[in-house]
Amino acid sequence: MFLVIVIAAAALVVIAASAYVLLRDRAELLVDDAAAEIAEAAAEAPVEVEPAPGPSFRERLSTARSALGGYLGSVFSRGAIDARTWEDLEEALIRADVGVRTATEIIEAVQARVAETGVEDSAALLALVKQEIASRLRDFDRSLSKDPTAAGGEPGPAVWLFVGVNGVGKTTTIGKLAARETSEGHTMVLAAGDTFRAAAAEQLTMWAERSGVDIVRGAEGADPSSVVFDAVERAAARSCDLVMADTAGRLQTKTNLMEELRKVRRVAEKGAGTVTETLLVIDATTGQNGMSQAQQFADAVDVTGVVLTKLDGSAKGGIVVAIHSELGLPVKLVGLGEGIGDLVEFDADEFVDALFE
Ligand SMILES: Nc1nc2c(ncn2[C@@H]2O[C@H](COP(=O)(O)OP(=O)(O)O)[C@@H](O)[C@H]2O)c(=O)[nH]1
Ligand SMILES: [Mg+2]
Repeated sequence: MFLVIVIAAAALVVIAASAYVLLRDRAELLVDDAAAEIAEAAAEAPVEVEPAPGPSFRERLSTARSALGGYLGSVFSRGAIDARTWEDLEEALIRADVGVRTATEIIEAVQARVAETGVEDSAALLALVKQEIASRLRDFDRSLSKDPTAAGGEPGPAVWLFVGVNGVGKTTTIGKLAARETSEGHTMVLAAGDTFRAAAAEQLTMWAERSGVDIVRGAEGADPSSVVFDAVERAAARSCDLVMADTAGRLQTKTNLMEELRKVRRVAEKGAGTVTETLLVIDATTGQNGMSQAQQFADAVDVTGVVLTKLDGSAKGGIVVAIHSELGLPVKLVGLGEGIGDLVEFDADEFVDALFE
């Protein structure tokens, strides 16, 4: 009897164990199937790459911020507002590249606000300075137009001309914008209008390849206007939205650069194109020197906005205030590095916060 029970129990154990193994294998198979299905679905789904967020002013303006902080140190170390406060504040603004005339205007406006509000300590004064600077940067149109009819032209490719002295970042900016505009679905042709050096066309060609956009270039020393004209023709033939035209920052001594730029503009509009933006590129690290060069360009060609490059470097942020106040032009784009994604739209409040905090 006992033996029968032991045999029956052993048989039960064997049955249970095999059932367990069978069920486990089945479960594993199901799990494997599910994993395979998920992998397959993932492979079929379109790859959606989130565009990397651009760099922030706060992150890239650290050098400008600490420079200004240093200049303002003496203003805020004294606590109370007195005659020295105003002298030190004016000097700090000038050293930060705001420009003498604009610094004086800011001081006068802030003095009036102090009288109005009865502010007595320097921390509250700083808030007033920030407000005054921010208010000078607001109310500018920073949009970039691709609408030829709004600019008084016929439907056809919009042309953006990039002007400015050598080395400020014209070619790099066009390269960065080609990537941005392409990712937003726009079609374009680049015009290598800086025919002064062969290397300039090479450099623009490399950028064009990175974004897979078309480029028209001429031989070294070719007429820049004809390169731009050909680029517009090609853009029109291919129904592209935009032509971005690079130009030289200097020419053979015989030729007048400003005359040449005016000619480029006229020729760009001879065919189907309309110039909707003329962007003056300024290197932020050149400070007040850059401002006088910029004034010459602004006087000669109808500039619609500024691209301020190299604000990530040793630049003093005050040049932004000088450009708006002295040139009366909006900074539309800012270069915060050499990389393809290092171009951002200008934002007045973000900029002022990043500069002062
Ligand atoms: N740090 C920094 N460098 C820049 C920026 N924009 C351009 N550059 C650099 O400035 C140099 C001159 O630029 P380039 O586009 O050739 O100037 P162009 O002569 O006006 O066409 C290059 O080494 C660029 O990489 C920027 O926003 N930040
Ligand atoms: Mg160039």
